[in-house]
Amino acid sequence: MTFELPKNSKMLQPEFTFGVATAAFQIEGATTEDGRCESIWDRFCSLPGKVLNGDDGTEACDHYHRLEQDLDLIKELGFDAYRFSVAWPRIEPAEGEWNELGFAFYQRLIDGLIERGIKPYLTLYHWDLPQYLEDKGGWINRETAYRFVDYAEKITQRFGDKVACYTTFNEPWCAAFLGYRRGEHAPGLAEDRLGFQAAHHMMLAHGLALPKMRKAAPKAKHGIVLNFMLAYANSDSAADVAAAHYCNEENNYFFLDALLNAQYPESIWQKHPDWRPMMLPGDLAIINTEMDYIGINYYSSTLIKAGSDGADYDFGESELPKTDIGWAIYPKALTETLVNYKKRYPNFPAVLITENGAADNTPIVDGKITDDMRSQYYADHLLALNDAIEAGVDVQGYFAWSLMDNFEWAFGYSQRFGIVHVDYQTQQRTIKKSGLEWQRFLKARSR
Ligand code: GBH
Repeated sequence: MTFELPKNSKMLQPEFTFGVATAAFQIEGATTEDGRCESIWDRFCSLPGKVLNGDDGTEACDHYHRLEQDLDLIKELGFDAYRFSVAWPRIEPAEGEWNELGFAFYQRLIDGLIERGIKPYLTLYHWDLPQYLEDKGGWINRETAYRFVDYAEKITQRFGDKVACYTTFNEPWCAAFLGYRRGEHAPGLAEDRLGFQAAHHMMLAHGLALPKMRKAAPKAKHGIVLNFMLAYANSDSAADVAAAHYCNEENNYFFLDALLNAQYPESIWQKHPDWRPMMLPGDLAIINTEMDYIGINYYSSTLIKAGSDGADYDFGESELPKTDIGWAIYPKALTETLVNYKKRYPNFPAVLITENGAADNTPIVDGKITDDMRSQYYADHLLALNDAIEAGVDVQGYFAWSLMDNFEWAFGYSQRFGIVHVDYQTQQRTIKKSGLEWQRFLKARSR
């Protein structure tokens, strides 16, 4: 089950970047060391019933203490780039106080990557808001957007063009809608109106920060990362088709319309006037700032049918195979997602696939992890991406999620996305069979 692409594939050209991704809270641990303050995820984990098995991030993969070893691993696997996130609570542990020990850790990380010939891709916000900002309303409070801008400026001024690519936000959909609308993620609030308000403030923060980031790091690329889960209608019935269409507007195109067309889909406010967030005149123009790329995290697609009991839509039961976390496997949706962008947005910037991967919880047996489902998932999605490129989509890179098994948010340590296995008792890392496939594939490229 080796990963194979057509010989003439653009993905085999030297300009195409292959990387691997992680996020700070999911791997670092050391949550009280070197001046780091509490984040909303530390708090959320401490609330009973929020995270499976009561798991938390206090140790995680102990990456904070195993940095060099983990960087060696990325090198050994042969990736061109590493996508990581910075923990805001390490950098600004109290409002307006900038922590040198926090900067120092990421300085070592970035320098360590460069020494090894690996390009650093830095995400500013992968969901770990300092708790003191949540105490003032978090993303419901417009002020948080301005605090983010200060943080973004400090980071880009410090690391400048050493970082190849900066991302403002990872998946504002998750951070706003799971965090403030559904209560499944930190901070655990659950009100539609709050979800849209949080989303708007994240978009605003992105739009305000990006031009300043570009100024501080003019040679680096700047953009945002969105998760996108294409909704297909459960049947040809007009009601199902309309429900799927609405689901896409509300969950997927909501962010892109604002970023690229300076508007939110009107269909949402028509159905739900009270969900319209508070905005100031000019906000949408700020959000509509030029980007070098849009990162897409692609995992799965959904089947949507007409809603019952007044719901806008319901989920259908798909016949598709699923990964261990229960998400349908449908590589063709990756191709279609990207092709659809080109149709809806003539001004769509370059695309990076910033995450793609599968939960495959195959256990370690005699020191080996035979995670064939994950390898198949990667093989099929690489081909689906190549199809999109052949259809004319400008895709410049692909990042596997994830370097190693880690804290999978509300699922705790129960779901394993790594191409490297982590034994949480001993913190031993073991490259899985899928990791070896990656190694072979990356090495075989002629460059
Ligand atoms: C990403 O989010 C995160 O960026 C990353 O931190 C995380 O570890 C990784 O993916 C794996 O989860 O139950 O059918 O409604 C993933 C975005 C959004 C994908 C919600 C799945 C729900 C599927 N996810 N979606 S369903």
